[in-house]
Amino acid sequence: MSNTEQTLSIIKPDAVERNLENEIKEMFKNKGFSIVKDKKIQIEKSEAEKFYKVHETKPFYNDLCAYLSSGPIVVMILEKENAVIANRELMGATNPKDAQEGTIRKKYGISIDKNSVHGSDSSENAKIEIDFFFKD
Ligand code: IDP
Ligand code: MG
Repeated sequence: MSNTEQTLSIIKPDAVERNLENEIKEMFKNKGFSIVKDKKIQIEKSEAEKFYKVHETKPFYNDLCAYLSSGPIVVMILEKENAVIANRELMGATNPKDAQEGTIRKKYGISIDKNSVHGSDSSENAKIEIDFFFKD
């Protein structure tokens, strides 16, 4: 059974700052993702806090939210067969040190916090995250 679905991807400030937007978009397209919508924005810290609410009890929550709101980001709706899992595979492990060859985080990630991309972790969260950035 086919399962074309959408997921949310974010190119984080460290990658936008290094002008990696086009190279990262090429990696998605080369893996068969369509970029359905995209926009470059900068968010307020309060919005980052809402977006990352699941992590609010973590010790790195404050730094994480400060970081995501520290500069421009590119938010994208990606579409493909099994897009959520396919994107997680292409992103690689959260810590670039543990990421496999060929993944975005292996290629471009600097550290566990500056790991260049965000991707939804489930189909349910993908819908919530797409709405968060693209509703209306
Ligand atoms: P993910 O981005 O691979 O889904 P999550 O566990 O959801 O990873 O964490 C969200 C983000 O929080 C990560 O991408 C990373 O930037 C940051 N983060 C996760 N764990 C740590 C940590 O132990 N120290 C600092 N930052 C972290
Ligand atoms: Mg996550």
